[in-house]
Parts: sequence; structure tokens; C-alpha cells
Amino acid sequence: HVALEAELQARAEQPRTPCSREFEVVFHGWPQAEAQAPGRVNLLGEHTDYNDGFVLPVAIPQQTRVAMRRSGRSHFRLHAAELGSTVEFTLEERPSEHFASYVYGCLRLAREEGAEVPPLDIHVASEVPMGVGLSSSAALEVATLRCLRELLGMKIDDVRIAQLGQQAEIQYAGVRCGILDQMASSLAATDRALLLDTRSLERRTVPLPQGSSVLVLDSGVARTLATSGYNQRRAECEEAARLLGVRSLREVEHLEPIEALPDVPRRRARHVFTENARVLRAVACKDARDFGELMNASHASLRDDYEVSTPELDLLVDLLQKQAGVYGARLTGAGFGGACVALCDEQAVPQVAQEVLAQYRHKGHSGRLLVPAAP
Ligand code: GAF
Repeated sequence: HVALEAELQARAEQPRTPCSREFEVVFHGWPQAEAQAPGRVNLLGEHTDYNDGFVLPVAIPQQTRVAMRRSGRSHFRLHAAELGSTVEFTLEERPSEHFASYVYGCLRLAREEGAEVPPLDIHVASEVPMGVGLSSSAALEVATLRCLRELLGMKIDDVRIAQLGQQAEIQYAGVRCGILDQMASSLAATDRALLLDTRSLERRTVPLPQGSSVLVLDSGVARTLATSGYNQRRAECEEAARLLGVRSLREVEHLEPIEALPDVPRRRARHVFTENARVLRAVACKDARDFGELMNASHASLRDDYEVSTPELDLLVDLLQKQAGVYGARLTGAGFGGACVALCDEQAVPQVAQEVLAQYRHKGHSGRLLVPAAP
């Protein structure tokens, strides 16, 4: 306890970050702990994680920052630009604001993990674009849990943090997600991709193909159906696994039994099967063009077999794929709107972004550049 107090004191004497300065403006005192976590963009391996499959995300530069202190009050106070005002709650009454439910979920799960969680003042500042498929919610969960680990001296590692974040999403935000986003936010770096086996959680980092760089553009179309459509896809995969007599679609070793299924389970399972294979082939690619071809094939599979694309995503992906300097492009994240990711010649990134966004605008849509982040 004494060591913890000394540690907190030492922290209190550290230079102030913008997040802790904002905390001070809101709560009139300094935070006792601060942590951050990035969003992610998934290069390949979409809708495979809840089927025990492979994923290949990379962290993005944008971060979510969380600052906290013990409040000495009877309730929690949570402040974030996204909330508009300070939200108050106790651990026994769930806040009605959707954004607050992610933080609330983490607090509850930290308590279930054995931590004594006293009432806290919490400030959240996020640069991760929300609602576009770059895991703003996972960044919030991981940053919140990291901050709690630091403040309360919790003995949990980065994998456990990802698992608790996933539970916060499932139990408190109503999305039956896999573990891709939270593992990426907790463990991925921006300069190498993270190859993750979501069944065993074995992982290793792999370099991007030489001379290539990642570009992410927002289609400007808010994700619709993201929650209901997502949970429905998951249920369809579970049904396909049941029909095939396996615990998860990861266990299917050949395409033949999948091709014999009725229409919907066949197409859902075929996407998962071929997408897992694409991830494993991609990490063996030396040439960016081969990697890009796999991304193009992934988009076609997500559009035709998995049915999570939209006309705007298809248009933006098409414009990207036709642009010189682009090796491959696809929708990224859950789909139903949101962003596209492209693998580009690193020299060409600014020009590709400018030209594709102009063409997209010309067709009556308003997209925007998300990664690399505008200065
Ligand atoms: C969302 C989910 F949160 C992830 O778990 C993953 O399933 C992804 O959609 C699709 O690949 O981001």
C-alpha cells in the first residue's frame, strides 16, 4: 500500500499531458493515473474472430486517453466530449448513455476480477474516429482497463485486459463480438501487423510488404445495422457450424462440405473458410501486389458471401482498386458502412487519398482521410 501511494505521488509530480490538463479543468485536481490505447485497422481476417479464426490487424496512430482519480464521493463521475456533460452513476445502476456503458462495463468487470474499485472521477479524450470500424470502443475499453490496472495495482496482463474489454462489449454494449479489436488495441503496433490465432491467442508480428503503407478512408456512411446485423451474422455462422457438426467454423478443413449446405449458411461459412486461408497466405507474401490481391478477394467475399458491404463501400473500394499505386483495397471492420483500407505504394499515399476522395465526391459522396491522420 505504501509503495502504491509513493508511486501515485511520483506520478502526481510528472509533467502534465493534455488529457490530465483537461481532467484538471473538469474536476479541479490532478488525476492519479492515466493510460492510453490505440484504435486498429484490420488488414485481413474479417468476421473470422468469433469463428475461432485468424486476423491480421495493425494499430493506428490515433489513441484514446483515460485519466482517473479516487473521488472520495459516493458515486462515479465520467466526463468525455462524446457525452456532452458529466455523467454520474454508481456501480449498482447502469448509466443510460451508450458511451458510458463501455466504461461502466470495465469498472464492473475489474471488480469481478477481484479489484476494490472505489468511486472515481474519470476523464476520456479520444482521437479514434467513432463509428467507422476502427475500434473506438475497444480503444476505450483497453485504455480504461489499463488505467484501472495502474491506479488499483491490478495484476492483469495485456491479454487479460483484452479479454475483459471483450466481455465489457458483450455484456454491457450488446455486441457479441470476437476478440480481434481488444487484442489489437492491447497488443498491436503501428509499424507491423499482428497475426493472431483467435482460438489459441498465439500471435506474432509480421512486417508489411516492403515499400507499402496503409491508407484508410471513411465512406462517410454511418454504419447501420452494425449491432443487429453483426449479431445476426454470428448466429448464422453458429448455425452453419451446427449443420457441419463442428464446434466452430475454424474446424472445417475442406470446402466440399460447406458447398453442400443451404444457401445462407453456405455463403457465410465459405467466407470464413476462404478468409482464414487469405490471412495465412498474406503473411507469407513477399510482394505487396500478392498481398493486395488477397485484400481485393476479401472484399468480394464480404460483399457477395457475407453481405456486409454497402453500395458506397463498394464504390470507394472500386475507386481505390483502380487507382495507380494501390495494391489492394477492401472494407474494414464489421462493415454495414464505415471505412475502407488500402495497401498502397508508400510514396503514393497522399496522392491516392486526394484523387480517390475527389472522384468519390464527384459521385455525390463525402469521404474523408482517416489514416494517415491529417496533421
Ligand atoms: C467488429 C467486432 F468487434 C470484431 O470482433 C470483429 O468481429 C469485426 O467486427 C469483424 O471482423 O469490429
